[in-house]
Amino acid sequence: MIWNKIESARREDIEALQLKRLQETVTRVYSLTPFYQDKFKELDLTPNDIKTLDDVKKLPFTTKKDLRAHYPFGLFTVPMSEVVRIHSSSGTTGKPTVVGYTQADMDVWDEVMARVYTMAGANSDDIVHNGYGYGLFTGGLGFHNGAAKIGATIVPASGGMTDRQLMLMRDFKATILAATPTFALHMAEVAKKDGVDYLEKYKLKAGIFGAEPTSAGLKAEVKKAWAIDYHEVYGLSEIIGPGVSCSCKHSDLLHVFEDHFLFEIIDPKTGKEVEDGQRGELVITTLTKQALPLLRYRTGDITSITKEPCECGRTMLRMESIVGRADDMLIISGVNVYPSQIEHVIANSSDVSLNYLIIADKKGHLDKLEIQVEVEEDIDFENKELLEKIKKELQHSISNNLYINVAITLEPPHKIERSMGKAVRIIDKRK
Ligand code: DLL
Repeated sequence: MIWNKIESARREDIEALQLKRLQETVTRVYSLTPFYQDKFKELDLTPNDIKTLDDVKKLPFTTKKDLRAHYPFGLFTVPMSEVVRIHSSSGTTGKPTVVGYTQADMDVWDEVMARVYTMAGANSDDIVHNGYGYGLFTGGLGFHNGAAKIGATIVPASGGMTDRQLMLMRDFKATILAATPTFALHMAEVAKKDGVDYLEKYKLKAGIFGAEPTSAGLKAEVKKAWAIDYHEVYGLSEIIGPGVSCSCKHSDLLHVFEDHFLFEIIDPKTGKEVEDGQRGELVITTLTKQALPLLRYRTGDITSITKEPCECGRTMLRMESIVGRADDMLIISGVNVYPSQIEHVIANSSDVSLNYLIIADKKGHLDKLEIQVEVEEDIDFENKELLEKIKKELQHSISNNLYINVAITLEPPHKIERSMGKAVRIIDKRK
């Protein structure tokens, strides 16, 4: 089922709607935001210069730095009396990024989340176990309101307290699990302690996972551990929260809700558009946001897009699962390494589990990369010969796949700290 017929509209109709909304958004920020007025002046640009969708390239970029520089509400285009909700993403350094919503923005958010749930096969008969964190993070409340929109039963579990969550999931007979993939995997790890037939106690049919880069290997593990359909959702607070795009049952590509978000893929170094189908940094312009409209927001997320039609009948662009973040990319002795590539190698080994940490450091002038990874439960941790063999094999496949040398430290099961939300996988001591 498709929630809104716009999702399967003719491309020319979608593009006509996008152009109209782009022009409205440009006029809005130009007349209401001193920040954009200055930028337009610098570029000798006025809203009248935006005549086609391609003209989006004339517009200035917006970055996280710009949002921080106008902390907290400096880029809002409505008075606070019209703002009904604030969210913020935790800044690892300095001030957080603050975002605001009018009632109309909240309605759009509910709408796109209703599309997400429908894409995952959910409806008012479903019981949604929401393991995304509630609070300033957009995950919990975004999934909460979307479930209300489709009339499903929502269990607002939030993150943490894994044993209790599993009990609720069993007793309430949840059919849909919404959580980060690493938390879903951790839940499965704990659930498995009940014995080989643990799955019989659960009624899950699908999961809606996102908020962190996820390799194909990790997806396969989560899917298998819970025996469910895996749907991936993408989004970011600056743009709306979860609900920018989602995958249907036909492929791993994510359908973009293009009537609200205009996508471009650029080379992060030059800022120029990459060729169709090539990977680059995702740049998003909001088309309907009222409180915080953003032009050409640099997400830092690396992906590619395709206009290839999908069997499900939706006609909107599809994006590849995020490969990594431009700022997560590690440069190890000149070689670009995305953590998801390392995760992929780990996932392909049956001797180690997907609980790992990547640590980059320097030895003298040389970069060095260490991977700490837990062995699977059935590996005898006293068998030094076996451990040596596992290490060698991992080193070999990483150097074959990624062209870098790494040090592997094998850890016993359950040694590495589990994540209840977004996992922290990389420690770069060189920074
Ligand atoms: O993580 C919104 C969200 C909540 C998305 C729940 C999906 C599910 P932020 O906290 O602002 O918002 O973080 C946004 O998370 O720029 C990506 O780097 C990353 N991210 C989000 N979804 C995915 C995904 C939420 N499916 C940042 N795959 C984004 C990979 C993702 N990375």
